[in-house]
Amino acid sequence: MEGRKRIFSGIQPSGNITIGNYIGALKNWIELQDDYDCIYCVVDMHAITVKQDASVLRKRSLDALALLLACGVEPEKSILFIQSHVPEHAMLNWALCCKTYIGELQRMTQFKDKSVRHADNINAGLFTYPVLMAADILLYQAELVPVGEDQKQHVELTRDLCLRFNKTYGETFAMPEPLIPKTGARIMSLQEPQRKMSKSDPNPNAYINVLDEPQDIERKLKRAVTDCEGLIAYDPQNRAGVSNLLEIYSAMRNIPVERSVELFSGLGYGELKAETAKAVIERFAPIRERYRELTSDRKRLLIIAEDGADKAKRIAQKTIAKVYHKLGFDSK
Ligand code: ATP
Ligand code: LTN
Repeated sequence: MEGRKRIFSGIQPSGNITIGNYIGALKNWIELQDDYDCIYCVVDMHAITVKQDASVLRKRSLDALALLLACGVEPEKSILFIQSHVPEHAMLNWALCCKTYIGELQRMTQFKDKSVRHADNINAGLFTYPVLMAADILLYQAELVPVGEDQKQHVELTRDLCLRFNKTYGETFAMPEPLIPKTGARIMSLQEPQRKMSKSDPNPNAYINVLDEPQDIERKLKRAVTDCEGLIAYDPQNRAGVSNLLEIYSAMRNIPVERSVELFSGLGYGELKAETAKAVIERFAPIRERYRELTSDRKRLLIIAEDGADKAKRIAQKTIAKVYHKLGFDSK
């Protein structure tokens, strides 16, 4: 719709979506749909920066699209598509690669972390991953980017590239800003609460998936690592485990953390864990149900993806025409 701010965000189809992804990103994607012009993308091109099996990736991309729909992304309100269906992402990526300094990419903490985890495959795509992310955002002239805390550095690089390009070639891209939730921007591992919850953690007890069965959710929360103080308080630095549970509970019930601390004052960790499990199960049960329905009709999912890609392309092509002209790629 005209006059509304544009939002862009993406998620990798790299396995199951965790409660960290849900609270840090997806929940906000859904809530923003009524007030902004939203574009949401399954970033399969980012996923191949680590090893993938083609048929598994193809299935996971469509499954991720179904999960976004099940969580509440509405194709009538927002544009929802799969990144590789819009080749303009790769076209802008190359242009921006030539405007990015190696030193800027060497500072990216996600690259440093992933280089350790995938030491046998430190490829050039893993290194330039943040440039493709900048291309995703700038291609759509997005002004806001709802992400978890871990993506802030990438959005800051996008801002630097935007400024650099606009300074050299005149106003071309809108300046994006990260939109990071106050509660739940960094949900921690249930087993090692000093570390971020990650869908690629080898220990499945460390994370809850949106599609987990209720008994698994209960079990994982019951086993969540806390401390031996026995007092419910919010102090992420010194009481990481309990604070993480309070953040999860608050996000599931849509209340501020301070309110949750009041609610649980005088109660034990057992009660906090049981109530958190109840809140998570209530929130995820209808999503699981809708997901089952949606994935039983893959033809319909493909039509939704194609329709989303058509809409995305119309916007992307305008930006590419502008950029390629400024770079001297046409004869006009
Ligand atoms: P991987 O473990 O494969 O690197 P991931 O779990 O970090 O994946 P992404 O697909 O990279 O997930 O992220 C999707 C969105 O979820 C991003 O906006 C990211 O900031 C957010 N996010 C990821 N992990 C968390 C977390 N633990 N807490 C809050 N937000 C998160
Ligand atoms: N890099 C992000 C996923 C991502 C993204 C984007 C997020 C790719 N392109 C554009 C916001 C906007 C991640 O790893 N979570």
